[in-house]
Amino acid sequence: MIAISKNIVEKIIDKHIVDESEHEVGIRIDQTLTQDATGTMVYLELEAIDIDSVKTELSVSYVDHNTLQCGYENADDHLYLRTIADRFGVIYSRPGNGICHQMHLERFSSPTKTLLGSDSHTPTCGGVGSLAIGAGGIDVAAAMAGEPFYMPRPRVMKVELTGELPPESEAKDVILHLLSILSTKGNVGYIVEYGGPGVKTLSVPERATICNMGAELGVTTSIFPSDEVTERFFEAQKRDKDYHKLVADKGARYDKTVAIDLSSIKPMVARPHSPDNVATVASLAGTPLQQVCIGSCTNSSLYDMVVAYRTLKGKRVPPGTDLVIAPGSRQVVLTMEKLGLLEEFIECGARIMEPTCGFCIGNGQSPATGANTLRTSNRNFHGRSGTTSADIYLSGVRVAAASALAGALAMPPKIDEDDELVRKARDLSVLEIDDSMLVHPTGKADVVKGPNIGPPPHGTPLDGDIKGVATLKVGDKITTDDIMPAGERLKFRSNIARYAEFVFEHVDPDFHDRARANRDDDIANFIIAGVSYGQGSSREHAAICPAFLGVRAVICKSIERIHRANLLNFGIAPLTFADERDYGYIDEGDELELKDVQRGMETGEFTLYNLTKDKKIILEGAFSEREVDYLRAGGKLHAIGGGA
Ligand code: MIC
Ligand code: SF4
Repeated sequence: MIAISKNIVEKIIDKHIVDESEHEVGIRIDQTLTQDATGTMVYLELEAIDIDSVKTELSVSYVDHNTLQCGYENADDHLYLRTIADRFGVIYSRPGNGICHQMHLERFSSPTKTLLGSDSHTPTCGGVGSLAIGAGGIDVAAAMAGEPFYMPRPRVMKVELTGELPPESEAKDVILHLLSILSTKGNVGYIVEYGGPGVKTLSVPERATICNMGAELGVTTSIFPSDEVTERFFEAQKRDKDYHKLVADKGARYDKTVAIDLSSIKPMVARPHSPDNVATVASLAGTPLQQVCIGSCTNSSLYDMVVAYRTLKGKRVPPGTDLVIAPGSRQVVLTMEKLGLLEEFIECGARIMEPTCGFCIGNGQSPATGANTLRTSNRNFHGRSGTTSADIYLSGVRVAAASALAGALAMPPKIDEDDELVRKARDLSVLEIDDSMLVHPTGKADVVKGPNIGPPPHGTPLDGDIKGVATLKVGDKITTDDIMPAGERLKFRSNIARYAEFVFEHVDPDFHDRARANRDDDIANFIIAGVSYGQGSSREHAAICPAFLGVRAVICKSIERIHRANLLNFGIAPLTFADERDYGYIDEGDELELKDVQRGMETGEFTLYNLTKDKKIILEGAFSEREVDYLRAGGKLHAIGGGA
């Protein structure tokens, strides 16, 4: 028999496949991760599914997004998360221990394993060759209960790397370059697999940076091979047993190939308000900056901190610019302390934050009105910093540190990779490992739920003719931050009725009142949108809260993967125009009727009447049997037997 050559993705999927149909594969999930902002809902859903303990090999609950604790709500969430983790057999990572993706990479990731996380940047662990996918909370809850995770049979895009990065460029520039080629839309259904001789020149944290921001491409995940470099990473983390070699076979096939010569990569920056709005730093040098933030799950490794240190050492940040540094984990902080980095950062005028998401989602460090802020994070959507009038630029650490000193966008220094400290940070031979803030389950804790924590709401089955109104019409690339703001609103994540007051807050502040009034009068709400609706986060609240307000369908030109799944999971139909020009035939406020939904679900073709304009519009919605079950049941929780 001739052996078939396989790429890495096929190798992992073939080992984990438990169910498949023409279009979908269902894979077994080995590991899950949750974070506090999506996590409370995950565990509430898991309680509704009613299992004794998780069925995965490993599940970890991180607290990293919301640690400000203004008011009792966050602290109550943390208490619930700690006690419920204990009940279900989940490891609990205490607030202050680190950002989930950085932490998971360091302490739990493993090549060849499948990882499902209730956060869109879960693919970070692709840096070690794990098939790491971001999903909505209920999909993660189901995986913890032993259910397969379903996705469309993926197409694999190879990114062939050759050459070596120049000393002024870094991993972040590689992914910004790729975003400039592929953009944030049109890549749904792909998995990016990195290969080629350039791979071995990149350390695991650099590979993780690239996989992390692959989320912004809209792909299902990104993955690197697991090789000698990966093996050294596991040795440094004292986790040798978790290393497995994983490389593509010779002659493995790919659906598409993109080539990148690393030696041609220039320092890049993403301009407001999209991560694919990329330009060279050289072309924007001199742009004034009021704030520079180094950190987030994209760029907060020890290597990133050492690069910042080498650039900032002995210098001072000018008075007109704030420099914020948030390391990725306690391991990074402890090692920085040991190496003397912290002292130097403080002397140069930096503000050191605890290792959490913080500034990345506007949870603190919001810039001044109309300010320019440069960040090493992955998203620069409008309003994400918490200041709607501010402009966010994204770059790597070299550019950020140099720009903090200049008070304006500046060309980065050339980092000497032979410098002893830089070498140590690359090979991680100096790591301080301390797992004392990981709490292992005992099964003995009493579950504690504060007054802000309520169960997921009941969905409404989709059936018959649905009469309603185009409650909101929006344009292209509406992000989940537009739909469900994070930042100061995060603390209402466990209280759906309260959080729902802020749906589309920055797009149309009256949306909530209109939608709620319609719902109470039995009038369905429809949302009309352009291309790439639901970009960004995995937050299922961007589906739960609209469902709570009576949104029954989103009608758009195209929709992003995780958000599509979240809508289906909460009983909202994601429908696309058969002819995109029909977008122009619906105005906000028009009366609409979606005819015979049952037939639409069977045929994949839906008929919408715009009663105001007397116009028939054909919509598409090709759903799998499983997805139809969710819509018929009023959501996944009901379909899989959870919830009353
Ligand atoms: C984000 O980066 O937008 C978040 C906040 O991490 C989200 C998850 C959330 O909304 O809680 C994500 O990326 O999925
Ligand atoms: Fe946290 Fe930002 Fe990463 Fe999301 S993108 S997990 S908010 S650091």
